Amino acid sequence: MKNFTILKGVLRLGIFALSLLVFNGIFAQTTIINPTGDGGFDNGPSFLSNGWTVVNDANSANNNWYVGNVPGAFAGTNAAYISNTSGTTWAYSPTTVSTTHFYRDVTVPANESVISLNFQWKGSGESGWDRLLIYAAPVTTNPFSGYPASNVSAYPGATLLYTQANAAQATYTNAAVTVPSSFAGTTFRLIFTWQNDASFGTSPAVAIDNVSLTSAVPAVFTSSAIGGQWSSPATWVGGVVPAGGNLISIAAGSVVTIDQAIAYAELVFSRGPVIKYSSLMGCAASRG
Ligand SMILES: [Ca+2]
Ligand SMILES: [Ca+2]
Repeated sequence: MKNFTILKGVLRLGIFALSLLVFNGIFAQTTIINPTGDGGFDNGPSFLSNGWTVVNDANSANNNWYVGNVPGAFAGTNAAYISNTSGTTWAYSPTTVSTTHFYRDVTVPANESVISLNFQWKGSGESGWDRLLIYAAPVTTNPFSGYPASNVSAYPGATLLYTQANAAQATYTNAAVTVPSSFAGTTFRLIFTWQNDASFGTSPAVAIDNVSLTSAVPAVFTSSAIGGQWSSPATWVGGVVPAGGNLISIAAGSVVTIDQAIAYAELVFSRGPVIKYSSLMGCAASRG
């Protein structure tokens, strides 16, 4: 009986510790770009009034960036979009070589190495040529019109975070990007770039809304006893899919199938779990 009481005490302590962990995981998050604020482009009718700097070409027939309701917003009134008619239409010219940008400087608190960029986007383009690119660059980087020219995505000194792969996205969909943990404790220039070459492509180019950038201290996420698809909330204790950069613990007896790209600070296996790669990942390896 005494042992039972002690066990209960240990259990309570465990639950208390877990609560702290969950509390920590939920509330230790910093909103760096608010999707309902500057990230939603609804604080004003321009990039400037939303805290962004836009770099367009002086030629208004170029494929340039604008803020407004022309493409329709995901939320609120405004989105950011490409237009070759000074913003009056949501359209681009696939024969007018263009590279244009908008950007802002962001600071990630020290130790908050779980850095997540999310945004809503729709549009078309040409796979591998006419597309949205996103960079994290030193604040000394000054983007300019025409550079980098399609289909070069490398930008010296910058880290390429995202490449638009789907060239036909009719309705807004969320893109989730894990920013490398090495950007914790730094200030960097977050650059959204549109580029296209002189041939082929399907108008319109991208429209973007609800840009969100958050950072958090890594938390421990544990798989359920049964497991499941990595991307399924039901696979994880607490019902939340861990964002990249967190600490992952695969419970004993749990079978977890990796069905998405993953980047984690630490992956711990209890005795007996299995982790598999789904065929989507192009790998059939498993580990028992
Ligand atoms: Ca908006
Ligand atoms: Ca093209």
